[in-house]
Parts: sequence; structure tokens; C-alpha cells
Amino acid sequence: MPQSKEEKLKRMEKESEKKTVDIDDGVVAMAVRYQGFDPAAYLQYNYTPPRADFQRSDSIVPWKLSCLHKAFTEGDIDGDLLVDIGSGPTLYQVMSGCEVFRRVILTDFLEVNRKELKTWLGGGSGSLDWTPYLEYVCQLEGRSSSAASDKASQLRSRVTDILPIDVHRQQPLASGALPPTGADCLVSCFCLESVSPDVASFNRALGNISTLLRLGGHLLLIGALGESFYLGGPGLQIPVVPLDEAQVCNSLKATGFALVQLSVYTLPPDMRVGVDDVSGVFFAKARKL
Ligand code: U87
Repeated sequence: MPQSKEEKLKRMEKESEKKTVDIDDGVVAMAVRYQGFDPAAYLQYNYTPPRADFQRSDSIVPWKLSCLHKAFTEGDIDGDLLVDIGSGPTLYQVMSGCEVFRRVILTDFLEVNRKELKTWLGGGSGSLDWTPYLEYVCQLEGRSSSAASDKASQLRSRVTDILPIDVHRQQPLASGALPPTGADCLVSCFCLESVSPDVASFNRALGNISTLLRLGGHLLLIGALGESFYLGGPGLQIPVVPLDEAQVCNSLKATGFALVQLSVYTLPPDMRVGVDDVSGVFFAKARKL
């Protein structure tokens, strides 16, 4: 019996869907690995001294906060809606942006991380005390550190949603999650390379999140260089696609972004604390063409 046009169409869709899944077995394996992710352990590994030592200018977190402060305040970034891609259980990445954008949306793949964020934003104390971070960003803004509590309420008032996301989907967020015009600015820290089995998958994920951003909007991308794994919890090794600066530039260009600025931080020996094998961190500011 010859197949009707609808049946033919359905079969082709199924096959194309099947094809994409097969290609991304690595993505499925990654998703399975992330089920063991431990937010509290992860925060201890990466967001306490020495990596988060606010007395040291060569510590990783102060470097990241300074890059974000400069990028959000140097005058070429504005708009209404800021979206953070792959927030994890952390809030540092929007402490400057919440002063510039009226609305902030946080996202993550894991419920355990979204819950950690909801706890703090709901006024509770999560697994980490963010006060030193809030004080440091206030100082960068020329305010006294006593303004940290104002910034905490500002952050709590401007974060409107904490949404599930999967950067490996052509539509990473549920449809209708964002206004039709999209976000005015995206920030994403250590996500894409930490969830992609290879460079091709990394580039596809970058393309997928780009669809969430309006034309002319900015992407602030922070990521690891030369990293092949990190600990997502005790004994939980999560593979990372090793990147170098050239690859980051090529991927942004290939995905329709104009690079505005790229900074690189090389880890001093005592920042290598055995929770990963990262050698450097990049900060890229790019504009969607
Ligand atoms: C952070 N943004 O800490 N789609 O900055 C979307 C997914 C998917 C998926 C998993 C990796 C940490 C990197 C946060 C969290 C970033 N997470 C989610 C870590 C590795 C270098 C280094 C790190 C951290 C997943 C700090 C410093 C350094 C995590 C997030 C990745 N080593 N999102 N399909 N799958 N995720 O739940 O929350 O990505 Cl200083 Cl050097």
C-alpha cells in the first residue's frame, strides 16, 4: 500500500530526529554523568579560597568579577532582559548585570542547582555565603561594602525566573520562556565546554544559545582553557572539551558573533587545587551580527 504524503513526512521527521540523537550519544552520556552533580561540594571546590580569595588580585573569582563589572558598565551594553545560560548553583555572574538590566533570568539543566538558587533568592541561606561576593562587586562599583545588602535585595528583586535549559536542543528553553524579541544580553560561565563531548557539539550549543539573543545583543562568555575534566562532586569526574583561544575565536565567528574583547587569565600554581586540570580562563565579549 503506497504511503500517504503525511505518513512519508512523519517517517522522514522520525528518521531525521533519530539521526540527531545517534550523533549525540556523547550528549546523552554527559547528561547521565551530571545526574550525580553535588552543588554544595562544587561550591566548596570552586567558590572558596584560594579560587575565591578577595584579598588576592590574582585569584580566579575576583578576576571574573572584574571582567564582568567592566563589561556591564563600559557603556555599550544596555536593554531590558539579561539571561544567564547554565547558571549552576552560582549567582556571582549576575551581580553586576542586575544593576543594568531590569529583568534577569537564570537557567540550569539540573533541578538540584535550580533549587539551590531558589533557596537563596527566596531569602534563605543556600550552601554558600555570597556576602563577600556582593561586597566585592559593590567596591568595584565604587560603593561601600555595606551596600552589599542593598545589592542582595536588588538581585532578589530583578531575578524573575529560574528555568530548565538544555543547550543541546535547537530550542534550549521552553517555547514562550522569552519575549519574541529575545534577550538583550546573554551571560554564560563555564557551561558550554563543560557539557559538550567535543568541539562540534560545543559549536552547535553556541549556535543554539545564540537563537535566544536579539540581533545586536551581547554575549559575555567565560570559560575554561585546556581543561579535560572537573569534579562535579566527590569522585564524580565530568569530561570537558579542551579549548584554546583560537578555537574560542573561531567558534564565535562561525556562529555569527563579532568579537569585541577577549581576555585570558592563566592559573597560578596554587589555584590548581586538584578539582580539575584547567590551565586558563577566557573572558569573551561578543556582539550578535
Ligand atoms: C559557574 N555557571 O560555576 N544544558 O560559573 C545547559 C547544562 C547542561 C545542558 C549540564 C560547570 C562548571 C565549571 C556556573 C556552573 C557551570 N558548570 C549545567 C567548572 C569546571 C573549571 C571551573 C569551573 C567552575 C550543569 C569555576 C571555576 C573553574 C552546571 C553547568 C556547568 N572547571 N546546562 N545540557 N548540562 N549543565 O548543571 O551547572 O552546566 Cl573558577 Cl576554573
